[in-house]
Order: sequence, then C-alpha cells, then structure tokens
Amino acid sequence: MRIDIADERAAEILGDALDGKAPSKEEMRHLATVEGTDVSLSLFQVARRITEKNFGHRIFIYGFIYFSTYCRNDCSFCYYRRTNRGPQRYRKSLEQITEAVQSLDEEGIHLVDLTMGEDPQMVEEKGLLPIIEICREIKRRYDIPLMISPGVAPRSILHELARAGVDWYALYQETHNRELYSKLRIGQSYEGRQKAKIDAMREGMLVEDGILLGVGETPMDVVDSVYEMLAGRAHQVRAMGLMPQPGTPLEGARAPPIFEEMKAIAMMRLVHQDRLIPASYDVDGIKGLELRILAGANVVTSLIPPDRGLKGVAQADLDIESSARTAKSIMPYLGRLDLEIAGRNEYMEWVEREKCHIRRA
Ligand code: SAM
Ligand code: MD0
Ligand code: SF4
Repeated sequence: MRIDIADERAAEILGDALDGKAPSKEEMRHLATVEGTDVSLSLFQVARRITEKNFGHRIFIYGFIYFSTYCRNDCSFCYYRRTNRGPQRYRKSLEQITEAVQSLDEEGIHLVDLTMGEDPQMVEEKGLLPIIEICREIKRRYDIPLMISPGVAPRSILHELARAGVDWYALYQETHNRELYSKLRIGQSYEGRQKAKIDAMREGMLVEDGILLGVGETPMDVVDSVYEMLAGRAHQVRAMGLMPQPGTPLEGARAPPIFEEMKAIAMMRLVHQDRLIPASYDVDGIKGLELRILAGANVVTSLIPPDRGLKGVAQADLDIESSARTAKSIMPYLGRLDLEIAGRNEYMEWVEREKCHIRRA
C-alpha cells in the first residue's frame, strides 16, 4: 500500500506495516527520528487501520479495582509509594471486592483488573494466599475474565493463581533501560520482575507488560521497549505518560504531552499488530481516550465503579464518584469515532484462543 509522505523510507515502512509486515527495530528507529506532521499523522492513521484490520470497530473495556493501597515499595513515580504520607490507605474485604465486581459485571465490563500495592500484610505476612482466595471466589461467583496486578509474585503463587482461574497477570517493566529502571523502581530487581512474567506465562496466564513515558527515557529507549516486550511475548502492551504525584520525587516533573503517548501507542501497534493495547482512563481521563484510540489502542482500561471508596492509580479520584468513569459514560465518545463496545463473548473468545496458544507453545 502506498503512503503519500515526503520521507520515502518512512512511507515504505508504514506501507509495509499496513500490509501486515511489522517494521524491524532499525526501521522503527528511523520512524522515531524522522520529523514532520505528515509522518506523525500517517503513523497514527496506519496504526488505527492495523487495529481495525485485527479488531474491527469494536473496543474492549476493563474495570479496575484497587483493593489494597498499602505498599512496601518506594517507586519514584507512584503516589502510593511507602514513604508518601498523602494517600488514603485502605484494604478492601472479600465482600467489598465481590460487590464491586458485581457492579462491573452488571455494567457489561469485559475484564476485572484486581490491583494492589505490594501490601506487606498480604505479601510478607500471608505470602499472598488471601489473593488466591479472593480470585477463586470471584471466579466461582462470576463468569468474568480476571486480571491480577499484585506486583512481583513467586512461581508457586502464580501457579495457584492460574489454577484459581485467573486469566491475566499484569506487571509493567516501566522501562528496559536498566539504569533508568533502578531510578524508577528503587531497590527492586529488574530480572526478578521480568522473570515473574515468564513464570506467569509458563503457568498458562496471559501477560500484560508496559512502559512509562516522561520519566527520563530517550526515544530510542521507547523503541527498545517496544521490541523487548515483543521478545517477552506479552499479550497486552501499554504505554502511560507519567502523572506527577504530590509527595513523590517526581512531583515537580512535567506530564509528557499526549502526543508522546500516541506515538508510543502507534509504534507498539505497528509491531504488536494483533495484541491488545490499552487507552487508560487513569492518565488524563475522558479527554485523552479518543486520541489514544485514534493512535491504535483498542482497550479502555481503568473504569471504576462509583460509591465504593475505590481509588485510581495515576488519577486517585478523577471522575469516580461522579460516575463518569463507567461504560455508559464513555459510550458517546466511542460512538463519535464510529466505534462500539464489543460483546463479552468476543473478548472471552480472544482470551481463550490466546491461552490455547500458550498451552501449545
Ligand atoms: N503495585 C503493582 C505494581 O507496581 O506492579 C500494581 C499496581 S501499579 C500501581 C500499576 C502501574 O501504574 C505501575 O506499574 C505504573 O506503570 C503505573 N503508574 C503508577 N504511578 C503512575 C503515575 N504517577 N503516572 C502514570 N502511571 C503510573
Ligand atoms: C489502568 N489504573 O488500567 C489502571 C492500572 C494496573 N494493572 C492498571 C494502571 O490504568
Ligand atoms: Fe507500590 Fe506498585 Fe506504586 Fe511501586 S507502582 S510503589 S510497587 S503500588
């Protein structure tokens, strides 16, 4: 397919991508450096069209339950880091969690993402066993795909989570530049974090990986990450712009322009053509969802049920209690992009198909 832009090499790379041939890393480096509005616009357009070839005009939607905001870690970007006195710390009970799942289920959400800080009480004292119980109970009561984001977990726990029916393990590397990693995830093992994802896949779970933007990475770091996540065979890949948080070392940083996130999303789409790519409500709310989708995202994440005292991560309170962070409220915005929310069956079929591939690999 011919793309009409001045830089011939970029035109060829984008044309090939549209025909299903993902760019090499060298080619992506070229795309990342060549300047010009025509190149960026074509990049987004091509990414959107690749998404449509793979997923049609349908979007998946994920609910988010931050069930414990305690954390033993001290990530420099995170509001909930151990040493920050700002956040409200809570730990929801099994009943409170299942009620929140129920309300997401009624809303027609495709997947529930159960997230926690590395809560010392659960990670250290109880060895993550309560999480397994919670997941087993949700899977017993609801026929809904489940993702768990508990931080790094040992293989034995990942084994039990997979047995409890958990479909996805989310663990974002944030960057694949080790020096930068050590400044972001202070005192945490890079290899240990990568290994947990491999272990989760060996246990039969799908894996989500992701990177942060606006934290000191170079454009080439972003390109490296796109390919590292490919090497890791992640089923879902995300890029989120930093939201500087009060009380953290990155408090004074500037949130990167949405354009950076769109570029990263589009680059991921060119390479991870048939994988899932989120547009998170958590970064800057409704206003950025459409732009992220136009750059090639196909999942809206971080929808949060109101009236339950639940928090977001990068946006702790945004739009939750006003019920704006729900499936119903995002529908008109999808409508004007000529998109609609997929049926849950379609999502479940995607998940089952990918899980079969893991089992066969
Ligand atoms: N505690 C678990 C962990 O760290 O893996 C799971 C939850 S953690 C809160 C989920 C992700 O949110 C982080 O990996 C990071 O990518 C993202 N995040 C945290 N703080 C953020 C911020 N201020 N701006 C943008 N993204 C952020
Ligand atoms: C999101 N707030 O989807 C969530 C969170 C953790 N698995 C996901 C970062 O944006
Ligand atoms: Fe804890 Fe996760 Fe925040 Fe790091 S990103 S401080 S591990 S909640």
